[in-house]
Amino acid sequence: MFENGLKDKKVIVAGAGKSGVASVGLLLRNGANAILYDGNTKLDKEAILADFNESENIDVVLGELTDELLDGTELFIISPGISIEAPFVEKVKAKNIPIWGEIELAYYFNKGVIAAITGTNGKTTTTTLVGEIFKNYKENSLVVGNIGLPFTRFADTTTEDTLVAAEISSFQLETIESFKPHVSAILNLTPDHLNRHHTFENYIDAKFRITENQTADDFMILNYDDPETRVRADKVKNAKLVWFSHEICPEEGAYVKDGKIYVRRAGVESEILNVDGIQILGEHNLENVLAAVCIAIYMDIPASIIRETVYSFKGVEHRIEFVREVKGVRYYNDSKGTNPDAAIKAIKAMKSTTLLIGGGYDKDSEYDEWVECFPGKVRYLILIGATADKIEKCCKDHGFNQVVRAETLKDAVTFCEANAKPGDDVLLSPACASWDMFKSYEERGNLFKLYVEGIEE
Ligand code: UMA
Repeated sequence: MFENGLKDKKVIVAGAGKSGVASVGLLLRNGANAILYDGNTKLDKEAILADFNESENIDVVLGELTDELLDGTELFIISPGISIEAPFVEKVKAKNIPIWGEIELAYYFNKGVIAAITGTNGKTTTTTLVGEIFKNYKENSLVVGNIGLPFTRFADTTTEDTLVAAEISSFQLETIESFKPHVSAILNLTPDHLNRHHTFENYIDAKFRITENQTADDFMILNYDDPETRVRADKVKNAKLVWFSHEICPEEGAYVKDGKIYVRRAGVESEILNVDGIQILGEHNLENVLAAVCIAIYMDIPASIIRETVYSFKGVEHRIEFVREVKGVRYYNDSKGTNPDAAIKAIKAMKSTTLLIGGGYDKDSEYDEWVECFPGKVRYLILIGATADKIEKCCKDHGFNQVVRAETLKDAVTFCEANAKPGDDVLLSPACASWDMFKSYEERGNLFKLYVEGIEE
């Protein structure tokens, strides 16, 4: 489709967030007649236009998507935050206008070699590490995607020589068509975003779309230790299947043996690094490192570059991030713990009794397993946000009564400051998205760090 380019084509981009703005920029740079559309009439057009250099040429339409606007449209791009079930998308479908997600648009312009990483948890850490490895090998490498840097912002700067580390969400995979990574990986699967995908199986199907266009020259990497990915190898149709595991030594892939990480590729075993040299903590991070090593090897990066990068890697912001020790209490920011599974990993990584700040936007998650790991570890759960009632009820059902409510994140930090004892850990790990009280998990994490920095010695 569009073999002759998008020049002079009328293209509507829906969603005036980061992805939408980047997509319009890409389209305009490449001669398309792009219009930015958003259903939210409360958005500030001036603020949106400020993101563009050539702002006088941009059409921004807010509110209803009219037939008149759709007339003559040859392509419709939707941002990841917009569901393909959104009512206005029905209108576009009815007119038989092709609908691409922002990632598909980026792929149309991309010339680089892509490693695409998805999964419920660990995506950001793994993608960041893979990106660091790529950059240490080739300076012009890119890190893009759900990590917060839209692929469309950079897609037309790529060459055949560019290595692209792309974090890809289930939302983004819903609207791909020809997107084909050379190496793809699914790190793990636990229920998430069920309000958008309705069922766990739908969510899993969306994730496995990452491999649907891969061929026998490409690689699909799965986690052998995750029960949900292990049993779904049959969903990999054409790509070569590769495993990573810290429990077994697979025939093809990455594993741990005698305290070292090895990769066996096409029958040849290579020693890559010592597990002792990894700085990021926890079993889940060992899995992330194994995945990153595996991805990098199948992207043909030399083992020495992989080893040096892993040894110097200190992790990512908002993911079990140590903020500060004050009055003998250590504060950790895990604002990226936006679902119960991620939040459980953060609790397990704490070494002491923990005051836990949780709660937020409701994604229809079940909190039982999260609450079950509180006894013996969590002294207080301080609840904020829209899910507070639901989580408090779940705590009562499980006999955990040390629950406190806070109106704001600041109040929650104040409670922790007053009630933590020397030697305790304070952890923000909400098990929920941030969108009820904050713009993003980054905003939530940054505010947490600001309040913690404000605690007097
Ligand atoms: N909108 C409509 N109609 C609708 C729904 C939304 O017009 O029916 C509009 C909203 O008014 C809003 C815009 O669409 O203005 C929102 O677009 P967006 O949410 O796609 O915002 P972006 O800023 O482009 O952010 C997206 C990702 N957001 C989501 O997937 C919800 C970001 O992932 C990603 O970093 C960014 O693109 C760059 O690629 C965030 C996320 O929470 C971090 N992702 C989920 C996760 O990690 O769990 C999947």
